[in-house]
Amino acid sequence: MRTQVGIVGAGPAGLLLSHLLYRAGIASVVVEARSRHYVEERIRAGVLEQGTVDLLNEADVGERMRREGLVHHGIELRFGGRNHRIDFAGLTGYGVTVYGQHEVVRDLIARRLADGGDIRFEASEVAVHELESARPKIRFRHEGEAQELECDFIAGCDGFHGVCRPSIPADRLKTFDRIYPFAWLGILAQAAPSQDELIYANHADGFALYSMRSPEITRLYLQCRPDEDLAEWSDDRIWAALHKRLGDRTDGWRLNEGPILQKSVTPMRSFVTEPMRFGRMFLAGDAAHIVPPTGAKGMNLAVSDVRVLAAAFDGFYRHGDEAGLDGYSDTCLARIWRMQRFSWWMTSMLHRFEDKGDFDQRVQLAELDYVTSSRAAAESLAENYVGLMRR
Ligand code: FAS
Ligand code: PHB
Repeated sequence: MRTQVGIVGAGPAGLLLSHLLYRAGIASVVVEARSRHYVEERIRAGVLEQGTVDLLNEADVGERMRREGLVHHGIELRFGGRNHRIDFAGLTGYGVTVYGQHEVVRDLIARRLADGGDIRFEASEVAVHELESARPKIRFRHEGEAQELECDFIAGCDGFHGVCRPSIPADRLKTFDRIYPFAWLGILAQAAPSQDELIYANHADGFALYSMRSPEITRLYLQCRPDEDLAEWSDDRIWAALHKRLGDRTDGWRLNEGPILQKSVTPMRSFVTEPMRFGRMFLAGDAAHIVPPTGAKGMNLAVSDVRVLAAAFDGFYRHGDEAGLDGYSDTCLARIWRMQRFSWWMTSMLHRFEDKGDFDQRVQLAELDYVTSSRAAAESLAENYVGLMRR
């Protein structure tokens, strides 16, 4: 088989890239290891920056997001037993939209298939070859058949555990890594949200996050050990910890409980690969970088990578201009490091570090006190959270 851009991975990065290329008249084939059902049911991120919302609307795949997404104009930071609101709209003129990543994936798959897009689900033994040649190849097995896809370019959108980044010779890459000494125990609960904005809580027992997916579904996270055994966490124990850390308040606010539909433990790391290109293969999204989810940047960075990559391919195919492709890595890394800093900062300010003493905890509380009492500091948080935009 032959195509212009071979894409490995049908996550937000791979699917959105394939859609943007289609709108630019550029052919692509997406090769995905899992089934359609699996990728559409996989619960991950939930907060869309304004830039992500705008791109999905511009690319005409935002209709359901506009209908079902929840627009938020702020968040609350909770510490010292009190909540403090950060007013995104007042500080930046922008907000964010809460709309599940799996919903974005569903919308993109439906649109690709409606437009005649080629997505090979349940591909196995996927491997990339001849990356420095004029005709790089993706080899894989599909429906029991060995397949070879010859491409002009390959986009490695196969996430952190994919095959594309490890296919690059180690001496041609530099990686930057930080592993945090904790993880997030996340749940999805059939419970109506108790309020219409997220709460990020710094608590002596550890971090907690109150989020949501819809008027019926709440999404909640608890800081836990990296090797936490879910079997040790009964639903009652989870709710007790959430009530304690999010604090049922004297003003009658109470965390609504409900059946827990899904629970998982997500490790926390910061990771960057430089450069994000090797020969004719370009890495995008989690294949090139990971952020701890405290800043809600994971999916948004994947989207901003493919916005740059799609424009670069368009420049190449429309005008034979390679500047965009040559500048792709540096262009993305500038934003990636800014969001790495913001995600590391939010994580450092809000989590309990067992190896840190009283002085560090007081500095954390002083930082939270500063962020919630200084307009300049609150503006900086808001600007980064909404996606480095300001009206
Ligand atoms: P993805 O990982 O989404 O997609 C990569 C795709 O490649 C997958 O479909 C995978 O099946 C496929 N693939 C992998 N290997 C392959 C191979 N060899 N051949 C073919 N296909 C292959 N961010 C937040 O902001 N909030 C959150 O709460 C949050 N929770 C997360 C929980 C988890 C467990 C993880 C891993 C990430 C979470 N993130 C969260 C970050 C998340 O949103 C990612 O940033 C986002 O999924 C990145 O999108 P992609 O780069 O498209 O990678
Ligand atoms: C989520 O709703 O899944 C979510 C929200 C904010 C974060 C991380 C995850 O920072």
